[in-house]
Amino acid sequence: MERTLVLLKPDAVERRLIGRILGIYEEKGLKITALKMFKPSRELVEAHYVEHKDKPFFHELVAYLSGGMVCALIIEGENVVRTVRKINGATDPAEAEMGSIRGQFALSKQENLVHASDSPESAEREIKLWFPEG
Ligand code: 3AN
Repeated sequence: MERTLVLLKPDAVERRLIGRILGIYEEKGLKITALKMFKPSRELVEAHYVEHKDKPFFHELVAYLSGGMVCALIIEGENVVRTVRKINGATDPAEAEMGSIRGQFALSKQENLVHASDSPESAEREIKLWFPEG
């Protein structure tokens, strides 16, 4: 069974959208197999976004994600990586389908509520980072 790493970012937590977003994944029939909430360290977030380290928005992105409580989850299911990316919607909420989480609830390219792994390989790397306890 495929797994993916999902983060409900600080804007989702602050806007009290945790229940609503988890409900969307569950109603689709996906299974949440791990869930925890904490304020991630700068080091963890830098490692998570290492592929963006040369982008102009990297420092702001790290400050934002490590600046508040994050809800980290592992979701399992058939083709879960692609399915969750579709449910989340495009990175830019202006481009995201209206039925997606970002299309429905987000306005900003940076504060776009959710993260989901972009491949099964990224998912395994990210799960090790966010759930090192296994
Ligand atoms: P996704 O989260 O949809 O996979 P990525 O991996 O391209 O998107 O970008 C990672 C995160 O970086 C996004 N979720 C968003 O918060 C932030 N980001 C991406 N592009 C921009 C941008 N042009 N300006 C500010 N933040 C951005």
